[in-house]
Amino acid sequence: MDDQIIENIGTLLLPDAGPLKGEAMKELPVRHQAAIAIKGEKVVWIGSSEEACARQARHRFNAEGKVVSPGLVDPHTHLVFGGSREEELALKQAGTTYLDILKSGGGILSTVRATRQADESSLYGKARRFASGMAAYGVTSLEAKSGYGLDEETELKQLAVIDRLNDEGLLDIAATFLGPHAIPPEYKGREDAFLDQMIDLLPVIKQKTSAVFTDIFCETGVFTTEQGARFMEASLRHGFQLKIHADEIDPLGSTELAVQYGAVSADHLVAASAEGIKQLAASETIAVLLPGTTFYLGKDTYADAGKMIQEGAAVALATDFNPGSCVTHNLQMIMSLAALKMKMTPEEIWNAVTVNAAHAIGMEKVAGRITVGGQADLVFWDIPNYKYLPYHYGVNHARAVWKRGRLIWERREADVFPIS
Ligand code: IZC
Ligand code: ZN
Repeated sequence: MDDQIIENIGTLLLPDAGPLKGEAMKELPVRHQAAIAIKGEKVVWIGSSEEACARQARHRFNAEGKVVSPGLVDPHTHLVFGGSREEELALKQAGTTYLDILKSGGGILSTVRATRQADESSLYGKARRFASGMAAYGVTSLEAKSGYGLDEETELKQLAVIDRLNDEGLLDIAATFLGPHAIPPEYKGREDAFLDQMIDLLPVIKQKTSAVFTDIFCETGVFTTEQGARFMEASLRHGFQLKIHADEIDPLGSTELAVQYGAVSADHLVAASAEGIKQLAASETIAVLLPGTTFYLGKDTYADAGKMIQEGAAVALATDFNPGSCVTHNLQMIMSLAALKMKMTPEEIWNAVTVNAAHAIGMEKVAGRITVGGQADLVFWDIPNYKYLPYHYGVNHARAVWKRGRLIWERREADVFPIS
């Protein structure tokens, strides 16, 4: 007997096995009038709503003809941080750039000061609220980075928060050590010495945390591609998999670097060169695009998703949720921006926040798809069809979110005009 049957699913989104590269991103298999059977945490059967009538189950749920998708995956977030940076908005309005703010000791460095000061339990409480906000928007798995400590104690504190959240089991979180995120003031002018420090930390991170990835911010005034190469090499030596903030603002050639070192993902890629995109397309590295950041920084040029897909790359989408360059944890908003600003199709967008996003964080075996034997991570959507979601932007279309066969969030409607 099944534990639960969900029947009368209007449209069930069933992304293919990935990573979906190029043309393959344009296909989004669906099943209409579908049903799912769940035992414990797993999907044990997928079929038609009609066939479901013949199955026995302890509980039956009527999906009321809704669209049901795999739980969304957010593969790039800076979830754990102290403080906030709303004061910088006025600077931005006055024309100060992101990198200028950083150069003058603000930006990331402002969050570093607040994160160093915060104790673990306050960081935990804050990150937990954000994570639960993400889940309310349909996210059931995500990546979260350190990078606001730039010293051993604080980096470990951030990673401990991520591990603790992950251990709670409500969401699956892949942890990333982003020690080389900025140059702390105490190392100004001694960038290589700071990088050595972060490299020396790698065995400690490996031993004391469950971080599987490392990441580095290669950017003008932050780390060079040479430093990126040195860090990636050391990370591989210590058994980490690689991520990189690549070609976000200036074209430094870090897309090529990501490919060269076999990074699991290269993230941002707004300024990636034509050659970089070509190499990316021929590689296993997932392009994680973050249009919310381009939007929030007020720029006109977005990552060239069309070219990447045309050349054959696997594209994923993420929020980049952080207190400076993209202050939203709403992945649905990012799906709309991908449509409006990068001209991605609805099929590409859904694949980019499910199967490809799971690949970008090494969770393809447990997240991003609905399969028999797979985890029952599901979102019930209040939309007439899947194309509707990116079209109607800025609001939450999720009705209910299930993680491992359990309801973790449901919308409570206080209707102003009750529907009779
Ligand atoms: O706090 O500004 N780009 N890192 C690289 C960030 C943005 C996060 C931040
Ligand atoms: Zn980032």
